[in-house]
Amino acid sequence: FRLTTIEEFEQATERLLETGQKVGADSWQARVKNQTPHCKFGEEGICCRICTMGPCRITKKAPRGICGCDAHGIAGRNFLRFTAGGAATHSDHGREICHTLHAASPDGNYQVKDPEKLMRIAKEWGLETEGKDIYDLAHEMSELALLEYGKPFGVQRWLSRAPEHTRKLWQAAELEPRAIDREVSTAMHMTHMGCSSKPEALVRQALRAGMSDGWGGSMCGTEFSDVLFGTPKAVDTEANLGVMKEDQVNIIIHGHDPSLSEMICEYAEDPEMIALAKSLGATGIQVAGVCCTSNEVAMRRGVPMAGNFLQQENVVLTGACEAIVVDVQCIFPALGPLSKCFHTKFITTSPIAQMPDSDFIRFNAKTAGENAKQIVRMAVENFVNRKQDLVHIPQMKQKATVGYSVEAIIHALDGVAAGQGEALGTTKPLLDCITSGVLRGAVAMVGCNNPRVRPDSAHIKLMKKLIKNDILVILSGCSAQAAARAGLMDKRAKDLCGDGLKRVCELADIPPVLHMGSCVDISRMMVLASKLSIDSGLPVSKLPLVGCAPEWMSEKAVSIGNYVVATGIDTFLGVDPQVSGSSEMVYWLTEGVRDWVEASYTVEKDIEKLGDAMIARIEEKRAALGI
Ligand code: NFS
Ligand code: SF4
Repeated sequence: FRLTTIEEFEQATERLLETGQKVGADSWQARVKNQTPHCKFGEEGICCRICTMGPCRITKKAPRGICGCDAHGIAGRNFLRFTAGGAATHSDHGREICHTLHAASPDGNYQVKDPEKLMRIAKEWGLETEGKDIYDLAHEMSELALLEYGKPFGVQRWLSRAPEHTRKLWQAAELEPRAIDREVSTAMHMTHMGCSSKPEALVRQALRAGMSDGWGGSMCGTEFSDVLFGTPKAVDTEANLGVMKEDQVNIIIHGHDPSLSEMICEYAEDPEMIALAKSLGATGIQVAGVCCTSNEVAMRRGVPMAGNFLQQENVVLTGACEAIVVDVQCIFPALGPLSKCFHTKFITTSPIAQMPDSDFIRFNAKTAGENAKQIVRMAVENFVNRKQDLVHIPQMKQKATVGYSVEAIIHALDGVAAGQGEALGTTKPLLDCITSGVLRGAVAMVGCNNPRVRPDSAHIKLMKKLIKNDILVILSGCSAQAAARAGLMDKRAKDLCGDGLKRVCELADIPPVLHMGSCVDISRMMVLASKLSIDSGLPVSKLPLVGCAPEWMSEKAVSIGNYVVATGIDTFLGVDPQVSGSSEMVYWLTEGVRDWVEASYTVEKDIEKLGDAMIARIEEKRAALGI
């Protein structure tokens, strides 16, 4: 066993780009060149175009926009709008899941696969569950959840999961999110021409808008996805382009909402569809994923992961992709023209993400089965159109064990606790390992990849460094896929760990880096951090636990960063959040917020230093606890 190296990833990509050249395809690698150098004003966050007196750019000669707003106000407003975009996106995904739950019925397209979890949440929300039909309860819960998006009074229900201490901080700093949509609206209102230009106020709302995502919309998304599609448990799968099969119909699912990907997986197993594929010369149907929708179905079904964000063009470049089926978010519009260079069908399905050069098959919960069947059929029938001389699938893949929901982590820990005759169902075994120093701490590594960083290199380099230092790494999003593709989610990767972590991996039978799911599933990490805090009696901020997004790119990632920091977890970024043109914004994000939430951001583009800074922070926290 050995890890796949970054160089090997890159060689595979090079080979695929050659095919691209043959057919005259564009690529993100070429477009990065055309876009370089980037606009300085944009990079520093000091360009404002929120009214038509502008656009205004801040320079030495022109220190204020026409309305008189300075660099701090402009960078602050930009940062808040960026956050609002991310919070809206995750939360709307969560809302769609609530609607899917509302459409669930025993004989319809969607069923409740984890009724026990539904009951648990219903009790948490104070509902009577005794003797209630599970589908009545599902509909009642989905309505309550949907009200969280627009409720006129009060704050998010999920906040009650947080430790007492954290809740007090949130109350004191006015960070408790009210209705989910309201926090996005407030953000848009605050950043309208002639409203807030004070960094402190803009950062405060940025944290609250982030909170409406992580402790609101995303938590709805995660929890009710589990109710509908099952709560993930450890499951084996594979990752990297080598999961695509030359002799099969390859359907790639890309995007985020499991309502679509789950259905596609169902119909790809339909005997009628498989028979059709065989009649057309294929040996079967292979579904594989890209981006977070891949994480969703990998976690619940063991569906293989073809790649992450910056590999989305590569799946088409294999020449063996019959259809790339997308819903929302992180989808390159480039897939339209690119798919036209091959036989690939680029199938869009959501009114939210409509793109030129795609086949639009509108997908919704009521007609999901029919829609999915139509999509699968379209892919299968496309198999005969493959151009054989363009087919090249890099034979590169790794085994991965994924599916570490909080429930699955506790289950693994129970294995350790039972061996020591301890109580089950708590995070105590993990806390014991941390207290004794067997584990030094934990890092939650999340987020995208980004051409600003050599793709995936920061993720993998940092993970290797952390596990070697006996730091447990929990992962989500494209970061998790980077790990899986490299081989770090293979249980045999335990040999790359320090002695302490290696022992934990053996006892709990886990890989050294744990896949916790998609980006909305970072809400799982908030639940885990809260449990650790409650079980240890320590504030979240005192636990030797930090967050990290070394290659992030999206608005969603900033929304996430804001709620992770607001939950008391120091967060380390490898890509600049584009506020460097304002010393005050830099101050508020890296220091000022600490007074409210006992945590803040660190930005460090040198990846080696970023890793050292995280380890140093973990050791500082240990020293402060005297462990
Ligand atoms: Ni997260 Fe998922 Fe990937 Fe980044 Fe995009 S897929 S929601 S935003 S690119 S990790
Ligand atoms: Fe310029 Fe002010 Fe208008 Fe922004 S709001 S574009 S700084 S005049």
